[in-house]
Amino acid sequence: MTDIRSPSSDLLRAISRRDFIQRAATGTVITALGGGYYFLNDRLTREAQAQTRADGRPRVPPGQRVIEALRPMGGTPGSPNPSEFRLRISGEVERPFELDFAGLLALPQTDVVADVHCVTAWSCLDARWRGVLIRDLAEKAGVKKSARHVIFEAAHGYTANVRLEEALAPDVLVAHRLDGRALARPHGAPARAVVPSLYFWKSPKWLTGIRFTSRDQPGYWEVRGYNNHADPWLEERYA
Ligand SMILES: Nc1nc2c(c(=O)[nH]1)N[C@H]1C(S)=C(S)[C@@H](COP(=O)(O)O)O[C@H]1N2
Ligand SMILES: [Mo]
Repeated sequence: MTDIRSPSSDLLRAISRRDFIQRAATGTVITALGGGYYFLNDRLTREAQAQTRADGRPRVPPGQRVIEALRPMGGTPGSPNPSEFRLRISGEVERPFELDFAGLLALPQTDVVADVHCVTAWSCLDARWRGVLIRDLAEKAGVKKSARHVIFEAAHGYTANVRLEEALAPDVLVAHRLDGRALARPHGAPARAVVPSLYFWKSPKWLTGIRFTSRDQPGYWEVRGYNNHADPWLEERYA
């Protein structure tokens, strides 16, 4: 399978992604972008399907199968260089601020172990992220009562919108480490958003900003036919 984002029209892109899901469902081995093979693991899938999350939901959302490692899904990379990193906290806040990479590391660090669920039907269990919680950044900025949504902004104009209360959940963070290592470039180095309870397109890589807004502003995939909310347990894949 070639780059699933290469088709020229948005419609082709959507069809290509559906085809990808069908292939995943028949157990086809997936060839990653840029080489390497990633296996959907039936044994891990069955084991996880027998489990229940702390919040009472099944561990594996409907239509998902377990992959053994996070698969790089592409996108136009930003600079992976920590010295070029800037994160702007803006919008409906009392005290907007900007962080460089040292500034991000100087804030309280939180470790989050979370499963991630990609709309292309793979799930990766127990990814170990380290970074700064959005709720800690929100508190530092003093989010105004008028704020309802969070817009994650990333390199080359990629954005994703998340409801404020969901962005402030205790497992939502700006991550700079994954599984004990500095985040690798294909996964968004030096830092990305991670919103584990929504499909993974809501987790922008190469993060540049977090903007609090009163009005919703659908992001990159949301204006291209993907669901505005993206709850994997409700299979909110497409609009
Ligand atoms: N900046 C940026 N972030 C992005 C994307 C992108 O194209 N650009 N793709 C999203 C999508 S569709 C997915 S599934 C995940 C994939 O993350 P991964 O490559 O680390 O697996 O990143 C999300 N974040
Ligand atoms: Mo995705």
